[in-house]
Amino acid sequence: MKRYSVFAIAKQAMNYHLGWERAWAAPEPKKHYDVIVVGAGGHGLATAYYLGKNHGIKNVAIIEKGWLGGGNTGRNTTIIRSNYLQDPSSAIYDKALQLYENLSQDLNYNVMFSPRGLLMLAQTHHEVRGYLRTVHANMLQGVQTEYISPAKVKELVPIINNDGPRYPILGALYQPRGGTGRHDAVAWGYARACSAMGMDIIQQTEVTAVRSEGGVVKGVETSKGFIGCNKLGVVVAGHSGQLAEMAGFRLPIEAVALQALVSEPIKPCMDVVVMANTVHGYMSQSDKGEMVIGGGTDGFNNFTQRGSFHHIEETLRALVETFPMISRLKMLRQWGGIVDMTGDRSPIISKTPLGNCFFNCGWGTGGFKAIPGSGWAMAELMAKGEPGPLAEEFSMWRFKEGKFIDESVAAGVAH
Ligand code: FAD
Ligand code: PYC
Repeated sequence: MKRYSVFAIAKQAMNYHLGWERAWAAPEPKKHYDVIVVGAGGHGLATAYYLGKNHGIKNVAIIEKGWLGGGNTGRNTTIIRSNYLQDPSSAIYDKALQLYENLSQDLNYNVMFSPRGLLMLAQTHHEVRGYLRTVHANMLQGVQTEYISPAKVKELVPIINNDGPRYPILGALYQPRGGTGRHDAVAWGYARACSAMGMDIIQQTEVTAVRSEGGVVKGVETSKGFIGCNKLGVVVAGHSGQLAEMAGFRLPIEAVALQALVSEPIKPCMDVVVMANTVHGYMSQSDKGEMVIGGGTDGFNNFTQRGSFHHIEETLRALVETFPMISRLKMLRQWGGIVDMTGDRSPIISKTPLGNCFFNCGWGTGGFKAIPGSGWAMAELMAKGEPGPLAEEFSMWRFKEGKFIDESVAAGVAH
């Protein structure tokens, strides 16, 4: 793999940029791999990357039914933060944030990580108490967040209306290290690095069945035939329930659509990320100038990847009191992704009833921010066969044992 650098750009510019090599290869599958990862979203690709980088396991295939990054990874609104309530959550989300801080250098690929600061508005007294509690929990966890006044909110977000009649701003939970990243670039950066390690990224290939013998996984049936493996990692977000069924067990996961939209591009007007969880809306401004806006999940289970008009209306109606300027914006695009929700709104990174088969799922509406930490933890689990400290609380058996990691409030707007 050729390194990207200013010198490489200058050299390619001399040749009208015709000499760049493909960022990742497009191989045909081999008959057998040490490890197969199903799902080339951010979490699957990061799992493969850290298997190679941290554990020296490089005979790996990543099998994707569509195109890499075409699932939720390429459809999310790119918010990155680690202001969670429970200790296991803040540990894994903050590990992810720390890895994000250096990810462009690590991957030699600009993931456009932008730690511009993130605010969760407190618009009810209940939220004030909740966010004060989170700040205190974060303090004990070593995660820097603070509770700020309405005046400080206005200073950070000049376009905000603090005095809405229904939802006045009473303060905010502020994480200065939070921000955004470029979603596609995260998938592309990991894919390029995996390919450079000799791993096979096999796109347009659907896994249709899991084959096992004596309770141990042997490989997967795919639209390109059977591919054998010693270990299988399933990282398919909204399709986790279907893959679990193929592997012979049930998961406590529901699939629902989560939607978002962007406005026409406008001049820079907001350089932080704002989430308004009571009204179910959030907004940031992309580097292109579009206002990136999202709302809550659909209220029913479904597998659709598109937006709907009533959602746009509900989300904008909710946000317009706090951001009156959006009433004059044209909205350009809307879309949806299939998110995988667990009952406690925390992920599953776990061994399963099938030997050598591991699942990573349940990131729901909030897994983009977790990609590097999740990949790190899943790779450790797969390499050693046992969870490390980051993953150990996220076993699928916690639902049987009642050891929930309740993040239904701290997880944010979309829950
Ligand atoms: P995906 O990216 O969905 O990857 C799973 C892959 O598995 C897909 O590419 C799929 O095609 C593949 N697959 C499925 N079945 C099979 C099969 N049978 N064979 C082969 N391949 C298969 N999170 C945040 O942290 N911040 C946000 O601001 C944020 N905003 C969001 C906004 C929206 C509108 C949506 C939809 C989600 C948002 N999220 C956010 C959540 C985040 O996008 C997800 O949690 C995260 O991207 C999940 O990544 P993944 O790699 O697990 O899944
Ligand atoms: O988890 O921060 C988040 C988030 C924001 C929008 C959707 N998810």
